[in-house]
Amino acid sequence: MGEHCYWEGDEIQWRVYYLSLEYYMGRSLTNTMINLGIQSACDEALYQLGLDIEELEALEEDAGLGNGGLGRLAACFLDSMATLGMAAYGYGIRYEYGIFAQKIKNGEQVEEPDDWLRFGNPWEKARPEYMIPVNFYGRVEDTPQGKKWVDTQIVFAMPYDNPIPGYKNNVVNTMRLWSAKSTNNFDLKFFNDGDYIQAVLDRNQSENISRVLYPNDNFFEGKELRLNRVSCGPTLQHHQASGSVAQIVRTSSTLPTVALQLNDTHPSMAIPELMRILMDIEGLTWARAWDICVKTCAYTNHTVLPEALERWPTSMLEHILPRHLQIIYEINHHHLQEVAKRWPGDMDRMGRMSLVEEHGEKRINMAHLAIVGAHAVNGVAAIHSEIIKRDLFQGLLRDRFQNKTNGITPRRWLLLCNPTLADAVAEKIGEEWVVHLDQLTKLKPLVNDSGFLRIIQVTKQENKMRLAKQLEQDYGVKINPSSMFDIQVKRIHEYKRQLLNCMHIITLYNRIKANPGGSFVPRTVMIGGKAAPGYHTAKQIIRLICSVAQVVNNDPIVGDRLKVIYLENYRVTLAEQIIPAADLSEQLSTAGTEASGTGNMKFMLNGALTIGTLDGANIEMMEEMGRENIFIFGMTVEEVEELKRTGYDARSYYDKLPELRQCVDQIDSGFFSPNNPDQFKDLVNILMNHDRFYLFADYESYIKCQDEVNKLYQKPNEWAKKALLNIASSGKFSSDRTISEYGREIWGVEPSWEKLPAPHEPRETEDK
Ligand code: 26V
Repeated sequence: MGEHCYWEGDEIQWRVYYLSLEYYMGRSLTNTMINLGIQSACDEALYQLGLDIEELEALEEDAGLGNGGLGRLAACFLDSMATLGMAAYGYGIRYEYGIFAQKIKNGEQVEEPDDWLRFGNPWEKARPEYMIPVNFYGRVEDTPQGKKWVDTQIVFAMPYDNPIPGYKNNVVNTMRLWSAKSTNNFDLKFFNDGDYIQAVLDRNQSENISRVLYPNDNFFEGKELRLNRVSCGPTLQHHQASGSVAQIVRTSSTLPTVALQLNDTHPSMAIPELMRILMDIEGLTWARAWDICVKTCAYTNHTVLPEALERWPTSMLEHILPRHLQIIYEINHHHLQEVAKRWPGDMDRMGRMSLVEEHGEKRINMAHLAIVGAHAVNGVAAIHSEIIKRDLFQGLLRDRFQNKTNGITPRRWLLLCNPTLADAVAEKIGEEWVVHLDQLTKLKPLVNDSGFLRIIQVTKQENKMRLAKQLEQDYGVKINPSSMFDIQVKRIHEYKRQLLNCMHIITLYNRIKANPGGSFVPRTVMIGGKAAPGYHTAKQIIRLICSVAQVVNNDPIVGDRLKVIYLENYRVTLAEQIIPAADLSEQLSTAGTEASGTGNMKFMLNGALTIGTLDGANIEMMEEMGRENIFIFGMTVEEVEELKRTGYDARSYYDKLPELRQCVDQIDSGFFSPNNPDQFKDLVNILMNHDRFYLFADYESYIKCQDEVNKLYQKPNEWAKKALLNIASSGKFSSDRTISEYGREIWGVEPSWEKLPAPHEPRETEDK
């Protein structure tokens, strides 16, 4: 299977540490068998035992240690780093409870705890021998040897190692997840009082640090427990640093041999922690320590929504990490001196660029800390990177800003989840695409091969039938398998505009009702995703979709021309079943709000067509496949910004567009919620009066674009051609490409191309 590469740094052994508070891995069994090249052997062996491997696979719980895109990206990156043979480690937290399980009860989201470790986790290996102490609280003392952090409270961090196999290359990397473990020196107060039992009970408190994943996606909550947790950012660092610090310090002033990649600001306390270790423990000067720190760290930004940016109150930091706060202040002092040099007397700018926000409660802006402390800052799609370069720091440190367009692993997102399509592709162009996804371009000439188009269609149809059967079992809704499967799956968020999709459904419904004998292109619209438990509006959006589904699905006039399904508990494993069965992928975010999106890429790779805005990676997808092979609608980023400047008036669209008006009036008047007519008044109020995401402004263009989708769906051959061109153009969106770029352009390592041993041929070892 072609060439694989190892990577070389400029100097001695280099290592990448990918630091992330989330890894959304899903199941491991099938992925492991595929990457080890033993899938058919295992399949056969189980068959011989009279067992069905699929039944076995279905028993595995998802490792749901992530919320959405950011966590899933980290998981795809681990697969790519191992497949490319990089010496890379994923560091994270072993949450005892992952992302909650979503139940839909009476059309409402109900959360259930995800007790994923209940029956044990066969993939992990505890490494108590590498357990390390982590410090919290205490105070800073001035000593002749410098600052000393004393009187701290200790919590241990227990590492658990998880294997990350590369694709058929005899490489297995490690994902190391940390679990909080109480110390043994029980609370002395209780001990002295003789309250031994209370002391034992209190041990549990500190172990809360790794108890449960916070289910917020794109929303910052400044809770003490979370700060304790992100302080484990340092935890991780302290360990790897102490292992690698010697190596970092030894390194000459050229390239460091350790790269710390920060997955958003969540692990950004790594920056002051590395400074603390280098200065307070290793005895380096500020200048030397800072030079190493900046060369070692790099930061990836994943969102521009202001409510998602981490801004920790200094009062909290002072309490929990007093030494780190001092270091942050000193970093800021040096940083503001640079700002003052460049823009003398511009106090306004100093205020804006400071790491410390002084208006209202004093806070540290963690994005600013990460930008100042890292030699590279990147966005996750071209347009997003342009936006952060312009807005996040307005001109300062411009040369550290880069773009690294996201990607997905073709192993899980084609080979594993869509084996029939994978086989059809391999039949035509061989198997190299699995590790060189751009080889899919070789499919382009087949756009006129009717036999191959037929195979693409049949594969899609089979996937649709399988899903339909499953959904009928799960939801008792009869699905027309020749209807268009129109799918939007992602976290529920106002900016992702599931409401726009819902307004389209209502519009279709009204058209059918107005013209019951008319001919309509049959659709099954599926929407799925979790709402953050405290996000009221997102939960209302789910209720509205479920209410609309009730009305539409039970209206005999509609018949099988329109069905609406809310997909319960959307997660990695469900994505693997749904995406291969999609005809149409909905990517509706207001231009400038979705940093990249990665679901969009998964649909494209599996031959769904996209209806979407010019936002995030949709733009680059369009560039790859050509404007004519994607359904683009709505405002551009510039147009959105212009609308914001001139003032958005939702009512003007409401007055002008009768179909929009009808739909809004129905939601408002309780047409979909007859038992509670006021149910959706809050949603309508947002849409009419405080809509930050301008739904009405894109409504008309969206509906027209959907009409075009319908027209094309009536020409199956034309549709299949575009589907094929989508697949053939998706090579750029392999996370192997993304990771190679991180390697070359951020971590400073080049691939050394060499032939690896064939799969299963043991590598020579010295003692043989
Ligand atoms: C933010 C926060 C704020 C503090 C509390 C915990 C927490 C957890 C998650 C987030 C959201 C981070 C932003 C995020 O998930 N961004 C998504 O990243 C994807 C991978 O780059 C990208 O494809 C999506 O467009 C982007 O929304």
